[in-house]
Amino acid sequence: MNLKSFFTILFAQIAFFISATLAQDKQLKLWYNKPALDWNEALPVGNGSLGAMIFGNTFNEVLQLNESSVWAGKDEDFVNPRAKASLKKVRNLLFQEKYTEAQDLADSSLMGDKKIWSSYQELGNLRLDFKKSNRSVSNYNRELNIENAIATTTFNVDGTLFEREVFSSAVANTVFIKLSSNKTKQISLTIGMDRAGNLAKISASDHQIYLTEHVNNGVGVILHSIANIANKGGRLSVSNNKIIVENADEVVITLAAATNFNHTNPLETVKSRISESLAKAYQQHKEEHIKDYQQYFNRVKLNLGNNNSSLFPTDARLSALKNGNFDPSLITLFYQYGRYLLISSSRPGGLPANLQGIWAEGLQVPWNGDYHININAQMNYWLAENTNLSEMHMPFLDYLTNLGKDGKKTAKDMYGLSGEVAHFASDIFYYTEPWGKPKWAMWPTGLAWCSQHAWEHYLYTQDKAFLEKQGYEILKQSSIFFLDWLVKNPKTGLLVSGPSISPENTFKTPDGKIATVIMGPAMDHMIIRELFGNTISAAQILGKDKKLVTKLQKALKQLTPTQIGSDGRILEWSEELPEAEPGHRHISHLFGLYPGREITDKNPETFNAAKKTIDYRLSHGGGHTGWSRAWIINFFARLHDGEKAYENLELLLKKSTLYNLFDNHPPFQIDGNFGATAGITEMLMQSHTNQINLLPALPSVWKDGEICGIVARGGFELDIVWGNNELKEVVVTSKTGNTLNLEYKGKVHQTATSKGNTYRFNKNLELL
Ligand code: FUC
Repeated sequence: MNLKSFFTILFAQIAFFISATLAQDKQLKLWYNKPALDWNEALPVGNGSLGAMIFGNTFNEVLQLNESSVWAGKDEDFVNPRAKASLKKVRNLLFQEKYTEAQDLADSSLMGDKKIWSSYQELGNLRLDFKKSNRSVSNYNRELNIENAIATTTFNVDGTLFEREVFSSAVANTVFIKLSSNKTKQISLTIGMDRAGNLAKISASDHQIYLTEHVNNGVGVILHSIANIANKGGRLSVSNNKIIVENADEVVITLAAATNFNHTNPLETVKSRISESLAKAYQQHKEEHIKDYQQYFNRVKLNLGNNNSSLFPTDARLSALKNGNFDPSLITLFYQYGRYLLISSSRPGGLPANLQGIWAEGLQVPWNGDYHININAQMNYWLAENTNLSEMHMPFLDYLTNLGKDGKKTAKDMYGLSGEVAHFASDIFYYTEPWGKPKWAMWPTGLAWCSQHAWEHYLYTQDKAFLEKQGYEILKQSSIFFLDWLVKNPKTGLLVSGPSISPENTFKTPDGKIATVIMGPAMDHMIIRELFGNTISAAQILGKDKKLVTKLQKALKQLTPTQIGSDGRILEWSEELPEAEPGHRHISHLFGLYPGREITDKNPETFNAAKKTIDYRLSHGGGHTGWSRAWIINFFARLHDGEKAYENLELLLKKSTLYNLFDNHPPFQIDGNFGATAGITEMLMQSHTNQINLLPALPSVWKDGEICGIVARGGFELDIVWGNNELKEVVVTSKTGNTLNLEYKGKVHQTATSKGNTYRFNKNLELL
């Protein structure tokens, strides 16, 4: 070998090594070489309640801020006073197939008159205006590292390197922003705060900016926020309610916010958070933040095969994927981003993640940024247990307990029934009455669906104390409501739920009209079957309520079963009625496939009918919203169709994902992010039958890979390794000592386990 070719090979190897190392470093980063053009390109940080969207502008940086309890509304009861008397009439009209008459009556007599406008709102903006420079900016980099939950913007201006580091600490309950440079005296800027609507009172004194507003003209929450500015070198002054920093070496901004939603004196709360934060050095806060975040994030590792594509900016990678580039490590990033977003928007003791998580702009956010419980809020939590973030599930479960309190009132006042009920949506004030149009609101199964989460939390954690203290009551009260609610269908003699809808979908009536309200949408019965079954199991585990169990068992036998139509699809309504919109985004009658457990390959008839149902929806333009596509990934995973699950995962990225990897309904709605992460997990492991099914929907393109730290029902943590599209090894840690049933390609292996022990199996499920 001559010297030239020796060096050529050496350099190529070094270059390969460097790029591989760099690629490794960027593996779990969203990064860009330009500032965000708009909000949908900004990068989110959050500590469960306090969040910021970071634009990364060089001279006029914006951090758009949120706090999870900033809401325009307040507690309100709005049951329609005519409801109780009309319920029977609506039912009778429906049994007589007078659909449109029934719907009109439901509209006028069952819908509540919600008077108080209630939307989630932004907290405000923190603006950093730097002295404009004519000099050009070079080496610009903007990134969000989801391994440590820190966003960093760096760039050079005329030989000086500037760096901005942002994180939202759950430990300190504050957002930190550090501005630094590699030379002294370079940091000069004006710092201000504002809020959409311009009604917030802003003031600045000494080294702090205050923002306060009683939002929605005194109707909503009282909000307080403080930004504290600490400089090293240079000087601070106050002008025009802003703080001017001149020639500092470094600046740290500490920001806190609170409302009177759960703080009796939010101003004091904010002040004490700031003063407690100032007692520690920035570096210590950073270390504590990383440690706190990583205790959750590091539990799961995914490797779907590495390419060096993380060397390219995230927006470029997404565009390349849209153009057909295969990028498995982008999928890994997207997967872990779902987990990042949940840790950042849902922390124990706080509110659950809403339609936008916690990140939303302005005073009126899409769909009020509410808790839509006809799919969206539930989808936000599909990943919580199986991706080992069980603690992050708690805000939702606590929310349900509170929702139930209002739901008891609604059950009684609206229907004259016992138990607890909630309809299609709610907010942080826990309303449970329906409002608006029957097309979306005449649906009593919201809380019942949510109660599945209480049972699932138990299944994954085996936490009997939770079931006893909290979970069981949620299940029991929903069950009591539905025992009262169900009526006999005079035609079949079976129990049906109604008046109700198959969420937001419509059908053609025999006389050619379009209607939505009916007796017996399939989804209701699937949810109620799941609810009654879960309540029975929970009651038996706790040794409680024998009489209730008997009643539920009896009702289960009489409940209208899932039916298959003449064309082989699952019937969406108890009668065979054609959908007005055959590609509708809600595929409610597949609840029993996912997230329910009623449709499995153990019953080939409904399993095949489910396949036909989804194929039909897709062939009529289905899956056009982000969350709908994410649901479809889960459906195909449950149908053990890895190729179609993967195809829909790519379609989600291609059609419904923004450059900051936020899910796009459109507009941005976070459920699709969470649903996709849940779906990828479901492709690699399922545990909804009595077995833990390994690689049930592995697509051929994920030839080699591993997933570590995911959780299965029964209290098991799994590391799964595969190669050449085949299982190689699985390591299972038994958290509670239950019997382990592993399944791979139809082969089942059973092992007794002891709590805390780890078991290794080879590809034939033989214990090693
Ligand atoms: C459901 C969906 C809509 C939207 C809204 C927030 O009602 O039908 O598409 O996601 O929730």
